[in-house]
Amino acid sequence: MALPYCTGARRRKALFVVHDWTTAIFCGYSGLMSEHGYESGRLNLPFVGIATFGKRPYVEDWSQIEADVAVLGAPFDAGTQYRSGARFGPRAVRDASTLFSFGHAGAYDHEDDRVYLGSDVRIVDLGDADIVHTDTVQSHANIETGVRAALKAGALPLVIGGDHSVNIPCVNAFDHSGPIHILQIDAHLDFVDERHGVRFGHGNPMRRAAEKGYVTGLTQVGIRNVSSTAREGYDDARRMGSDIISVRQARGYGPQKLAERIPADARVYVTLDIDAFCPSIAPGTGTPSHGGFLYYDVLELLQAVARRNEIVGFDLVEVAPDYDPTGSTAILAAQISLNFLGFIFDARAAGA
Ligand SMILES: [Mn+2]
Repeated sequence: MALPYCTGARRRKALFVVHDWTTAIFCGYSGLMSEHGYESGRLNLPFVGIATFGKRPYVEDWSQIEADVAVLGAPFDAGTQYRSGARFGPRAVRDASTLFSFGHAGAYDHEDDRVYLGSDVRIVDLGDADIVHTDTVQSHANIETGVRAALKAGALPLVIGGDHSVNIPCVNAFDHSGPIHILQIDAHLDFVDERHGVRFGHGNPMRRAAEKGYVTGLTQVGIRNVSSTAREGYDDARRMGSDIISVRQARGYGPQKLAERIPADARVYVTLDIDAFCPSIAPGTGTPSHGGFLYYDVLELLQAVARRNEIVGFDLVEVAPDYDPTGSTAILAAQISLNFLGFIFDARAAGA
């Protein structure tokens, strides 16, 4: 990692600090104390510094992206039908992501015996798409511009919402990238065609995706309870190629069999609505729905899909920090995002 502010005095201080026991724990010391900056740079604890995603470099000029992952904030929440507040999602998730950014090269997972997201995976933060209040079309267009810039640079786009309507410009940006399959993890089907003229709200994105010629199918997981989508929407979804699975059904299949319902050769775009999770662990969202997933339900599904399929893009939406007094929802969002990125690039390295 870059250490632009490192002075001689700080180098000596850091050399001392690295022997502190807390640092040794944070390192996940495995006898391979390589690549991190402890001996030569700042300690740079999670609460220190400017909160880009994962404390990775900020790239203001979207024509100069050199990265494997490009993170874009999409702080738009005018598509909500109940509680607003997801416009503050990108800031909350970036802030929470610093918890997982201790500056050592990668995250060692003892269960998998793997170091995920080592220094070979270049992640950058593009900042936020510009949002124009009351103007959904222009705001979505600005989000689409950011995703197109990421794709043009060959980077995997990770878009942090914002409400679920921001998925619409994300999927639009794939119009010249070949066929994709959508894996939606969500409490709600989001398959409303049009109501009172609204076609680009947060109840519409999966319908808009299913209409695309290059979207070959949808797997909609976690769907339960009262939804913005009425029965006709479910009928339309199935007719248009959706596989709709509830939380209880997903648990019945288990993560591996669930992942196998997605065609093996599909290039998969993942859209994760934080309200897919149980409100007991993720209260910070506009339309919570009880009976949701717990952490490992989703983590293991994402790991299985990353091993089986090429992942081409990812958005994480509907974190609304005003309803998240402990910050657990934002931490969950950051943790699952970083782990999913780890799985994706671990699978790519294994297949290379
Ligand atoms: Mn949704």
